[in-house]
Amino acid sequence: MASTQTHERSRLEDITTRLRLDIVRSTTEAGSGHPSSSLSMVELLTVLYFDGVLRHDPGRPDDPDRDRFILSKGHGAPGLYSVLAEAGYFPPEELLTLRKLGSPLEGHPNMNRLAGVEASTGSLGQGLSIGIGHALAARLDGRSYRVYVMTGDGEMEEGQVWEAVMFAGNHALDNLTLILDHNAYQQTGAVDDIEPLEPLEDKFRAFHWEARTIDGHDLDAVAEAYDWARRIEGKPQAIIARTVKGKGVSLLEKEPWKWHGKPLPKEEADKALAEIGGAA
Ligand SMILES: Cc1ncc(C[n+]2csc(CCOP(=O)(O)OP(=O)(O)O)c2C)c(N)n1
Ligand SMILES: [Mg+2]
Repeated sequence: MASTQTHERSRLEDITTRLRLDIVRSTTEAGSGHPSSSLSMVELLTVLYFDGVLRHDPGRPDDPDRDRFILSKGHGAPGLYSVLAEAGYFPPEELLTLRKLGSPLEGHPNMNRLAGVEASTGSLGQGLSIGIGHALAARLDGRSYRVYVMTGDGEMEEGQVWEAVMFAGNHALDNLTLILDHNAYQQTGAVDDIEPLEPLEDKFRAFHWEARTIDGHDLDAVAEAYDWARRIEGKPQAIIARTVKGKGVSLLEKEPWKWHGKPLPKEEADKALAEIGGAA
């Protein structure tokens, strides 16, 4: 069970602040990238990586028994890179090389260039299928690692995702957890206006999954959901996390449909850094 002690809570909150600062700084420096898509994932990834949920060791990224995290919404790369730097996979200074020629911090994650990246993603819809491969391999190899996959809510419109959901349920892959970053917006507008997903929990249950919906920015709720997922036997689990696209930067939160895939201009970024605050 994740600690709810005050010092532990404030350690995690400090991490969320640093990650948000890194996301804004790196994308503005790059002049491209997806800050708003990265900001909605911050608490979900903070608990996963820094509250003892994901078993991983930056010193041994190839450990066959490590848990896997696959960022299926690969355009959230600036968020993943901030997490990997914070965890010690590479020096934080390198974050400012995002999208620069020769940098391993490519616009979308490249597993062949950066330790800690489990799958090369960016073409939406594929990550859950890759995660299934890992989850099945664990079963065949008799290993106890768990697989976590994060998708976007617009990404759920991809047919391949539902094929994978069906397969994972039919094969009772209980070592597989889907984290759905349900920030309500996709590239061109609101998911509800384009291709509504509800009733989401019922859909997962119909495919033989367990599902629950949480506030994806509440650190305690996120920790509790990961605990819940780990305890389930015989079924994969979906954590439907209601989040805010651009969370922490009011300009991005206000009109998310205008800011998908757009970095903040320098002046706006300075305001955003002040708004996010913190000492980092
Ligand atoms: C197969 C595919 N089609 C289109 C794109 C272009 N694209 C990148 S991000 C995005 C929107 C994704 O929305 P969502 O899954 O809700 O992610 P969010 O940014 O809201 O977290 C699109 C259409 C892509 N990367 N892959
Ligand atoms: Mg979305």
